[in-house]
Amino acid sequence: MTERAAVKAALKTQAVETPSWAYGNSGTRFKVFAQQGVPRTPQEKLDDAAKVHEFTGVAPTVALHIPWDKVDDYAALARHAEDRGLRLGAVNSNTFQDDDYRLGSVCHPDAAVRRKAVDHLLECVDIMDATGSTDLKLWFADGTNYPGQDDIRARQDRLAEALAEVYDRLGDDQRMLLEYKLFEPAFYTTDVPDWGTAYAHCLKLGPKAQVVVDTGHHAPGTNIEFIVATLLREGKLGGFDFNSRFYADDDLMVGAADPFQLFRIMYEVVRGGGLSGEVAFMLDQCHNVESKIPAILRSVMNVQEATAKALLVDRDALGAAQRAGDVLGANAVLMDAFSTDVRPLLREVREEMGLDPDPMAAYARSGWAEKIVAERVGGEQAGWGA
Ligand code: AOS
Ligand code: ZN
Ligand code: ZN
Repeated sequence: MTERAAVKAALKTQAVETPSWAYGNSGTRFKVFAQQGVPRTPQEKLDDAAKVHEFTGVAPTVALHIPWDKVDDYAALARHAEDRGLRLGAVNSNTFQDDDYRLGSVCHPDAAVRRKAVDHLLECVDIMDATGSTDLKLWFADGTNYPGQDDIRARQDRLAEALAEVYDRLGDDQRMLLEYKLFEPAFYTTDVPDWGTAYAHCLKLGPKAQVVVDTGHHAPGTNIEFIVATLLREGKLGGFDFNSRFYADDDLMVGAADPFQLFRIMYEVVRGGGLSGEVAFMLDQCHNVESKIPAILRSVMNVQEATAKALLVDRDALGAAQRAGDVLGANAVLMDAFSTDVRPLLREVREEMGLDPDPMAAYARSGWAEKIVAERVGGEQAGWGA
């Protein structure tokens, strides 16, 4: 296979998971701008996700959020997905929206609240059994706002205990993905604030526990690609929550704020053999002021473009320059790949997959946007702020 053919083959098998909540209405703490035609049910979210897969060919799975996507029959929901050429992906838990969770969930000082939170996580694993999902994605809003508010170490013990109970409930082909976040909603301490804390818990738990890197969850200037390289090297990179940030957890379209950073991350993924393995490439975004389906199409394409550039890095030339201590030469090899216009290559890839080379235009022509505006009245709020 020529190098170009190998790059194309890798791009054809790439899979980007889209989040159910990105299809629904969402907003900031100030305002939710309702859009016309948004899904009213989890099934309609899947109908929209099917369009993203239809036009990109690389978005075959959809992440669920419980209880935002609560249904009576999850096996039937999985069949609804299958009928549209999709599969249900990661099940995202929610231990942050009940009054009981004011002081935390699995780290709460009251054992009864912790029990409630763990029971919810176990229920999520039951749902995974019904949907065939393999990944439980855990993000905890737990933390404290004031020095002395609670015992930082005791909270880690409670977290470890809760995670261990859920870990033991996982089936053989299921795993838990633990997400970290620098701050918010707590501001003094966060119980899983960084990859080191997440890694330490996952390491103790065992091979079915891995870390999720949400690209928006870092301090400005953090070298995320270093974290990615390290976690991959340790076999502990479970997946990504892709999005863009200018300031904090902005949840804007991936690749929009800093396509160079996304390229650097994807280069480390390729370098570490993470493209075809177990790493889940999920989006975690909200589209508050822009049209939702086109924004998700654009996001998937942004991931593809960054991946294509990462695959085009001349690794032999890069290695030779690195070994020779040729600082500028090595940098130039990387920048050459980043500066390549990969859009013609991706158009070819899509044509070879039997798709329209321009997913945005094809979607616009499809009439789906007009159809859902006409047919769906009273769309759901996704449940997520920003
Ligand atoms: C929260 O900030 C995290 O990014 C979560 O991954 C996610 O946005 C939320 O839990 C939706 O499932
Ligand atoms: Zn996230
Ligand atoms: Zn987030």
